[in-house]
Amino acid sequence: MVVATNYCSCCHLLLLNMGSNTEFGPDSGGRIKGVTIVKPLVYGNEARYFGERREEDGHTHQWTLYVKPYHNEDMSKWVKKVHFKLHESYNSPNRIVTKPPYEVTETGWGEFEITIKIYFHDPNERPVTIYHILKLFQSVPEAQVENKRLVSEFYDEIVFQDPTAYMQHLLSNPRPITNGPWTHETDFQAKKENTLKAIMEARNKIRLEVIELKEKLTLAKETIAKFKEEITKISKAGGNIAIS
Ligand code: SLL
Repeated sequence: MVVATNYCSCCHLLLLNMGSNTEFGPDSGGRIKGVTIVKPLVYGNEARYFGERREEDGHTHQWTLYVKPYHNEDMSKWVKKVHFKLHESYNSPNRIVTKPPYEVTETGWGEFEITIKIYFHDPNERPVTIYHILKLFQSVPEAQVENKRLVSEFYDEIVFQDPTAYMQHLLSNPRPITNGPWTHETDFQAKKENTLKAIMEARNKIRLEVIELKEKLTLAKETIAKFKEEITKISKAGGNIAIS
């Protein structure tokens, strides 16, 4: 028997189980084969130096850790919560954020690895884990000046392969999070172009090296053949050189 018990949180649509094999609904686990939905995102942190070590707790920076959509879209439509796991030296290292913006602001004195776990509305969709090294210190010490902002962020994609019908529904038709322009600190488009250029250059370099090595190999083979020929000639002429 098919019982429809689920309402979509974004459009209050009653999610009906379709057919007798209960393909639709968070509890069914039914998956849509051959469908791939990609959600690009940006994660990382920004940090600001106080200019000195704070007397009371030794903290030197304020930082904000975040996960945000690459495109202007409200991730809460498909994200249930984001779990940020901080260093054990923090009083409550487990920070759960259930609505956007998915971020944690703190102060501290040191850098450490943070585990970011993204949970989805459909429990059949396994949570996704991202690791980020919290960056506080500028790469060159001279740049470490009061209030100077540092950003360490990365582009990534969550790929939903054969999503459940419920998840496919939530992931489709995204709604914007703001009506204003949507930009990122990092120009990921330029980064992509530069990376592609570097890959192409490296590939060409390798291609030329391979051609060069192949030529050397051909030459070496020719030389070997010539020597073998000479040896055969000599041994036929009565020499006693063994050919291996
Ligand atoms: C380091 N391995 O030694 C790292 C650990 C931990 C940073 C850094 C705690 C702040 C507080 C804080 O900043 N921990 O709650 O007082 O660099």
